[in-house]
Amino acid sequence: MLAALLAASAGPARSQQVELIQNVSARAGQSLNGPWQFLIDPYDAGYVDFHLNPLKDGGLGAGREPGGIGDKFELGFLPAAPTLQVPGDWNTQLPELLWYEGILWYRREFTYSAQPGHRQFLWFGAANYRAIVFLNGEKLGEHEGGFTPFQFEATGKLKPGRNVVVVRVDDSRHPDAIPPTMTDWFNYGGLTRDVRLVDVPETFVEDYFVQLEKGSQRRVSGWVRLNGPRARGKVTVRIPEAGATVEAETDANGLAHFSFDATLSLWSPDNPKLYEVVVEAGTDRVADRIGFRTISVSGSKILLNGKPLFLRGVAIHGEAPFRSGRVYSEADARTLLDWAKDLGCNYVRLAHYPHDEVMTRLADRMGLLVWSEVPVYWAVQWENQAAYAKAERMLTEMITRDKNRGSIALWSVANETPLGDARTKFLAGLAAKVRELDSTRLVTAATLPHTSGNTTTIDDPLGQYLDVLGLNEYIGWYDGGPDKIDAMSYATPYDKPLIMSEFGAETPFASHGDENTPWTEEYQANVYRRQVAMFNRVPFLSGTSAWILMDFRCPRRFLSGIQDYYNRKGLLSDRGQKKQAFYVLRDYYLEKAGK
Ligand code: GCB
Repeated sequence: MLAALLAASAGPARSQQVELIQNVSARAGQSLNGPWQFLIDPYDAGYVDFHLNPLKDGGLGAGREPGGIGDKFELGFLPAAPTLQVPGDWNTQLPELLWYEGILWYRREFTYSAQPGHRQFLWFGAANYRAIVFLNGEKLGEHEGGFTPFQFEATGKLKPGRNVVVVRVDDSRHPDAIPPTMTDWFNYGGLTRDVRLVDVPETFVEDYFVQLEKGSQRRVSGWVRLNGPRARGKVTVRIPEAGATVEAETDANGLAHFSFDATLSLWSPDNPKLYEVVVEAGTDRVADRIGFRTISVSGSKILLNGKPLFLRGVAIHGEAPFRSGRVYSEADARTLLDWAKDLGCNYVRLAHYPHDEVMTRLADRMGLLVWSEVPVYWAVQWENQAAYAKAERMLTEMITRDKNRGSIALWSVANETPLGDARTKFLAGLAAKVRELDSTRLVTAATLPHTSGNTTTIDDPLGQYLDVLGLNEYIGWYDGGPDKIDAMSYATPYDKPLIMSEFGAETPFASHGDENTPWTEEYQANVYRRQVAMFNRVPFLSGTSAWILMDFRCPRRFLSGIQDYYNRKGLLSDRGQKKQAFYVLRDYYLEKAGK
C-alpha cells in the first residue's frame, strides 16, 4: 500500500464546485427514460395567469390529472396527452414540432420503493435550454444551459408507490444566453439526454478527480469529495490492476486530496488503455474506467506522454446520423466516432457545446483525443456579468462531468468571438477558471483570422491566455477561391502550437461539376487538396480539425435544392454518404500517421 500524501495545493472549495454526482451511470437507481406526456405551451399559460402573475400552485407543474370545473380543469395533463420519447429533442419527433421554439411541458409517472437511509437525486443529462423541475407538485429547482447535466435532491420528497415528475422546458433564444440568439446550428429543444433517479447512501462519494499529476507519468493525484452527515472520514482510491491503493482523510468539507505513484501503461490513440479505478468511503463504492496520460506543450509542439503528436482531427456536431436530431445513444456516438477513425483521426473537436457523455466515454475507449468546448459562440454579451456567470457555470459543469476522461486533451473557452477588451477579459476569466478547476489539460479557443493580402497573422490578444491557438480559416470558401490557398502564409508572435480548428467548403453529396464550380464535390475536394498542401508549409501547425464530419441541420442555410436548412460542409452527408473530400483528407491523415 502506498502512503497517502495530502497535497499542499488548495482543493476545490465548495463554493467553486458545481455539485454533480460523478459517474451517475455507475449508480443505483432507475432510468426515467421512455415515453413522457407533453403539452406545448407557446403562451406560458401553464405557468402564469392571464395577468402574467405566477400561478400559485406551479400551474402545470402540479402535475395534476385535472378534475373540477373552469381553469382548474384546464391546468393539467389528461391521460390522453400525447407522449415524446426521452431522451430526445422534440423537434424531430413530431412534424408540427420541427420549428417549434418555446415552452413545452413534460410529465411522467414512476413507481418508487422506499430505500430507508438512502438519498435520491433527480438527474438530467441535459435539457435545452431552461428547465424548471417539479416533483409531486413541488418545485425542486431550475437550470439554465442546454448541454450539461444537473440534478436536484429528491430525498424525503418521494412517496412509496406512484410519483409524478413534471418539467417545464423552454428553448427560446435570448441575447444574454450562452449561446446567444444566432448560432450556425439547430436549436433542438427538450429533454435531450438521459433522465435518472439516482440512489446513493446517506453519505456518498459525490465527486472525484483521478488523473496523472501535471508533468508526471507515474504520479496519480487528485481528490475525492464526500457528501452527507459522515463526510468527515476515510476515503480509499484503488487501481487494482496497477496494484495501487491510497487512503486519505477528508476535511470538514468532505474533501480529501491524495497522491501516489503507480506504474501505468499510458493511454494514447494507439493504446487506449483504461484502468478500473475504485473509490470507496464508508458504505459507498463507485467504480470508473480511467485512462492515464499527460498532455503538454513545448514551443509550438503538442506533446502526448512527452512525445510530439500531430492532431489529425475532424469537428463533430452532436447531431445524430441517419435520423437527425440530437445524439443521445452509444449507437449514435459509435457511428460518428467510427467515421472519424475511418478518416484516420486521432482527435475530434466536439463542437460547439459539451456533447453527451456517451461521446467522451466512447472516445476514451476508442483512442480519440477530444477538444471539448462551451457554447461561448459569436456575439455573446461580453459586458453582461450575468452572461459571464452562465458561461462560467457551463464551463464548470462540463469540466466537472468529464475531468476523468483521459481522452479530453483540450478545454476550449470560445468560438469565433469578435475582438474587443470586454470580450478578451470575459474569455481570460474563463481560461483562468479552467486552470483553477483542471490544470492537467490545455486551454484553447477557436479564433478568427486577421488576413492582409495573402498573410494571416494569428495575434489575437486572447492568445496570451491560451496554451494552444485555434484558428478557423475558410480560405477557398469564404475567403477567395481555391487558388488563394496556394499563396497563403501564416505568422504569429506567439511561440505556441496552432490547430487549424476549422477549414472546409460546402456541397451536397453527389453534386458534380468541375473543380472550380462551387457547391460540387469536386470543388470541395479541390479545397481540401490545396488546404492539406498548405498545412505542410505552416511550421507551428500541430493539428487540424476539418469542418465538419457530417452535414447538420441549420436554420441559417437557406439555399433551396442545395442546403435546404442544412450546413453541407460535411465530409459525409447526414445519410452517411462519403463525399470525395473525405478521401482527400484520409490520404493526408494516413500519410501523417506514417501509414
Ligand atoms: C464557422 C463556425 C461554424 C460554422 C462554420 C460554417 O466558422 O465556427 O460553427 O458552422 O463556420 O460552416 O460557416
